[in-house]
Amino acid sequence: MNAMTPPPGDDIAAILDKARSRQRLTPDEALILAVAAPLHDLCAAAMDDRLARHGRNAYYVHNVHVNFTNVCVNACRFCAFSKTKGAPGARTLSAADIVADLDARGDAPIREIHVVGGLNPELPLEYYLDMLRAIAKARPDAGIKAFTAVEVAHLADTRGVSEFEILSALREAGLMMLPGGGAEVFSPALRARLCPEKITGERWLQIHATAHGMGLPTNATMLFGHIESWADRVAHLSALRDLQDLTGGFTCFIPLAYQPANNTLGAKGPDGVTVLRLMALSRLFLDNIPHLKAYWAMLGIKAAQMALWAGADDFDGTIVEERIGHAAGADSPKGLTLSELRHAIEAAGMVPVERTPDFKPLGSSRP
Ligand code: V47
Ligand code: SF4
Repeated sequence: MNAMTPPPGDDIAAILDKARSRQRLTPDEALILAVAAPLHDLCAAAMDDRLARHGRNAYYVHNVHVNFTNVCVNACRFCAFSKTKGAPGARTLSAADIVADLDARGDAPIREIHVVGGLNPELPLEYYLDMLRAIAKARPDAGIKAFTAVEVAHLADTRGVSEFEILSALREAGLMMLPGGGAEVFSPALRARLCPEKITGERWLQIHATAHGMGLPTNATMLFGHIESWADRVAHLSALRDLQDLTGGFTCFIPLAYQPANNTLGAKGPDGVTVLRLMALSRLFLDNIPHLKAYWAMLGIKAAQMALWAGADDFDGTIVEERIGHAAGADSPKGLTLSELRHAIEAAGMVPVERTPDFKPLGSSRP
């Protein structure tokens, strides 16, 4: 569709009707809604869908982020987190460092340990396995969501073994699920500009398919608000929906708002209306992915609260402490207490429901 010639209002109304009756949208229809639907109508349709799925529940998890190394052989142009080996600020934590940090949190009932790092070729597979075992021992009540598909590919390539073998070894050591990072935007032309060293979108999808085939659930992300178009965004969502039709293994989709500071990309980040339009479109288009996350660390608390009215049903967690977005200038807090998190959800008019990493509700709050 040519974005310069808006489709007739009747077309938009018909597509919105289709969305409201929860019929599957085609990519062309999604693109029309993205560029031309009135904002309020788009958000109202997504809100109806969200209410039908989850009522007023907004899920959250008591979690901790562990970024075990920021040393990375890649140099994604949007990334302000990674360092080259030996550079000032480069750091790699030992399993003992990680356990000491978890122990310092006392008896806080943490449910999720989110583990993501750079691609540091000096770390042997045993390091990853020891880290998982140590975390599982220190926090037996928490689930470990660890290692993006990019890290899984790096481990497989540097050891000369299959991704299946890597995932099996990680699972044996305590891995519960994969986070959604590394997807960025699947378009090969954009990846060549954004992250030329990174695995292709096809390989990212294939690793998630392998995980799903083994019964490991995963999340999916899209980095947005930089140099991508609405057509690129819809193509990305479409690839996720197609894979989900085959495997059913994605639990949650997370649009990651690009943070513009301290990196070489030179883009400016999404405005609030783009955040709401993308949230609403994602809820309506991804009819087979149950959860949509308003990731407050990248969106900021206020935009994340508004996203709960545009289709999102999840507010992520306490985090403490977020480093990837903050290295790139995120102006949200680096973490929230449980009461701050619940308050942010309640102030937005939703019902906070604590969950496990794989979205099993804890307790019994329902609207
Ligand atoms: O893939 C890097 C992103 C991702 C920037 O699964 C940036 O629940 C914004 O995987 N601005 C890693 N984003 C984070 C990740 C994640 C985070 C939260 C929840 C979950 C989940 C997964 O961070 C990378 C990349 O897309 N990133 N730089 C930046 N400047
Ligand atoms: Fe490395 Fe990940 Fe940063 Fe890319 S986004 S440079 S792979 S840490």
